[in-house]
Amino acid sequence: MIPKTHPRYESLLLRDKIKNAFKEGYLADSGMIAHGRGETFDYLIGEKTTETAKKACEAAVANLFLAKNPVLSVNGNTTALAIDEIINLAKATDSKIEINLFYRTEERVNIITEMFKERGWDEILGTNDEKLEYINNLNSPRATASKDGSYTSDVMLVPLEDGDRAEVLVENGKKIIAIDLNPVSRTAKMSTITIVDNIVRAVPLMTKIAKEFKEKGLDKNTEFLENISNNFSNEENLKDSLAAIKLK
Ligand code: PTJ
Repeated sequence: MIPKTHPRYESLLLRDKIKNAFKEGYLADSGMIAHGRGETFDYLIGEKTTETAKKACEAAVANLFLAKNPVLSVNGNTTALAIDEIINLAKATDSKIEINLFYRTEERVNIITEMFKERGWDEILGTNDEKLEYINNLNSPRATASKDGSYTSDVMLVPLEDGDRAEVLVENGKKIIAIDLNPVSRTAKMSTITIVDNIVRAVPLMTKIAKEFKEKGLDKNTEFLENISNNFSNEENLKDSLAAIKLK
């Protein structure tokens, strides 16, 4: 039991989620290492969403609204930290959700599938029941792709990935939105839009932005959305994210 008064309460809660997900069998053992790496970068940016990350979130939402087939990809860490938030984002942006695991096992896929179904999200893609396609030039189990989802998607959200898929997906003509606390990771550099923020803050912020756009009728305003998208430079945004890292 973590006391609410603990100065590191929020951070310890996230660790608990990660530990429990591992015990429940759906988080990869490497997922704990990945979380530790994320924690370090989160510490360095002050554990809050920067203005730079907000800009990236806006560009990401604009692209999800512009997409013909937007897909939110989920792995073990994303499910552990933000399953409800991902479902909310999918609803707010009419996106599909697809399971994609680097350390893919039948058991992990089944557990994650059930978790989404328990929350009322039955149309989860990338499950063991589906006949999956494979993305060319990707030599890992991450190559699996649902025909209705990532295989044909034009805009994809790929949170907390290792460095092999984003680049290949971009080469395949897709717009890739990464959420990665490490602004110098391969995924961050290779993606179309990288949100340098913790997934637990970035996804709810994206949903908030999507709802605000919708309230103002801007979700269908192609000119407005394209303007946001065209004014976004991932290279510049990553430079600003690096500058936000404080070493004292
Ligand atoms: O569930 P699987 O089998 O698909 O495996 C998933 C992991 C995360 C184990 C796999 O993709 C992996 O090994 O990833 P990496 O190479 O450790 O990269 C994960 C990236 O996510 C790192 O750059 C971390 O800094 C970043 N990261 C970790 N936690 C968070 C994060 N970014 C945003 N929010 C976080 N909470």
